[in-house]
Amino acid sequence: MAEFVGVPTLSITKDPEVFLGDLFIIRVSYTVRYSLADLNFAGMWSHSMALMENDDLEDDRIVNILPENFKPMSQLETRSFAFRRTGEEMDTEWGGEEIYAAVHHRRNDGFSPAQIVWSDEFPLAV
Ligand SMILES: [Ca+2]
Ligand SMILES: [Ca+2]
Repeated sequence: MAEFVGVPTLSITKDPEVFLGDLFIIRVSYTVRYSLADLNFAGMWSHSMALMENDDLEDDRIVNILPENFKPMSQLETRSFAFRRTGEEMDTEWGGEEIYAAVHHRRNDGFSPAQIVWSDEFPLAV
């Protein structure tokens, strides 16, 4: 049974080559430990993620990153997402934002539920 190792890391940096407005580079990495049975599974695995903003009532969803398929080749594997969002897209409220990532990881066998793990919050001043 695959299991997450630790919590995902989330980094948000400004793209240094953009001078008009803010463009942020968002990187999320997470590590999974796979059993030998997992590695012997003939099918594919998939992962996806959502970038969220913490609010008191209901958290804002900044973006869903669509699922991608892959096949783990070793027992400990780290995978990453990287994408860009504008400052406007990241700015969901007055003052700074509390951004976090929710990573979904799944064995595509038709019955295993997605496993979900959350990063720590990343305070972003936009
Ligand atoms: Ca908030
Ligand atoms: Ca804001």
